[in-house]
Amino acid sequence: MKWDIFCRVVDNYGDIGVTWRLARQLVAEQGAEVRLWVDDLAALARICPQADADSDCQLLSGVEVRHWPQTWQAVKPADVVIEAFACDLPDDYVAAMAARTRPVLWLNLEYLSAESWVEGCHGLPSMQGSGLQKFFFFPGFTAGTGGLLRESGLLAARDRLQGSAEARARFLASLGVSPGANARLVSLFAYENAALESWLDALAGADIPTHLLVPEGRILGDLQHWAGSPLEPGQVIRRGALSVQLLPFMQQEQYDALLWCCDLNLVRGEDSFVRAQWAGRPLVWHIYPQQDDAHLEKLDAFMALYCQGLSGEAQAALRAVWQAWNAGEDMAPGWEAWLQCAEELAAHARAWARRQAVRADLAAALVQFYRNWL
Ligand code: TRH
Repeated sequence: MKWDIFCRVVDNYGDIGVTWRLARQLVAEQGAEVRLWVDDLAALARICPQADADSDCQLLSGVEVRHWPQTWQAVKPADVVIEAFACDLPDDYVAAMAARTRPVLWLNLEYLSAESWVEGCHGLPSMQGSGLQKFFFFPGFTAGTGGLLRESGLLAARDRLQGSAEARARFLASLGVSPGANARLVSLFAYENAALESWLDALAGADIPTHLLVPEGRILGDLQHWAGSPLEPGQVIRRGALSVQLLPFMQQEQYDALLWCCDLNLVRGEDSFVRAQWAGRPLVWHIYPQQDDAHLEKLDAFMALYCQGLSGEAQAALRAVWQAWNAGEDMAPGWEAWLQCAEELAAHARAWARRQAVRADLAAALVQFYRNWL
């Protein structure tokens, strides 16, 4: 089974983050031969430092990583072709797909959304000018969607780390982090956000100490504005009950483990959002902002699904915090309500991860889709 996965890095790390995980998992768990075509290898090198941003062809974790050049050079198409996030395949490659004697399964892997229309569109074909069919493959949270990326050993590895204070301390020490014994550990990965200052002020004024870990990224400007001075990776600053520590942007596996260690994770986009769910810990999602506020419907759809089973108070707290965070508004009232429901939100996050883990993962669902199509 040969697979070609095409990834165009639009911005940020979500496109490469998702396709890089998928490629590795198809190799490791499905016995697939995978070529991952990436137009911007520097983005891959950020989340996978072993990658050489200047190499046209390299083998990484069993995946043949190829630079997707502006001028396409002819190659034989694979059995299954994944166009990630409607990235538009090279015309010559599509022509080669159409010319192949054995048909090629062509899939467009879509962005993740909890909106209800997704179930109706998942797996639908669309006829292309080339005479080929392209199928739309939607990840998702409900039966009737393609599921979520989840490697087979992921939750066991999470449980091992979460179950061992010693292993956690060792891992955190490897990042230069040594939180106080009673501190609530929180990670922060977000886009620029006007709500940040009000939330940091609330944390600083709280009774319980918080140690906030911030991998370098787009939120840094707001953080430095609040701190009143530039911050260096590794540096810890203290304000009242809050310690803030800037961390270097880390390798993807390290970031996963960081999420498992934290009591609360603020995440963004798509891939970190899913990984925070697998952490089984409460999360706050900064959704990728789209034109005309199209993202707000996505946010509502996910909140409606995620909030099922929560008490009225906890639902209200979660909605208040997520809405303020995404609207850049005052976080203080929502945060106060959140703290009142913290235990319920923690138990709910665990239960949510357990329920999601019962479903087939995205890589397995893709392989099943291919088998059914054959
Ligand atoms: O980087 P993002 O904002 O990506 C976004 C979204 O995917 C969005 O939907 C898409 O339209 C846009 O890109 C183009 O957030 P996301 O999806 O969480 O991806 C971040 C990746 O970076 C994820 O794989 C985790 C990884 N990461 C690290 O490897 N190290 C780190 O230190 C951090 C903070 C993240």
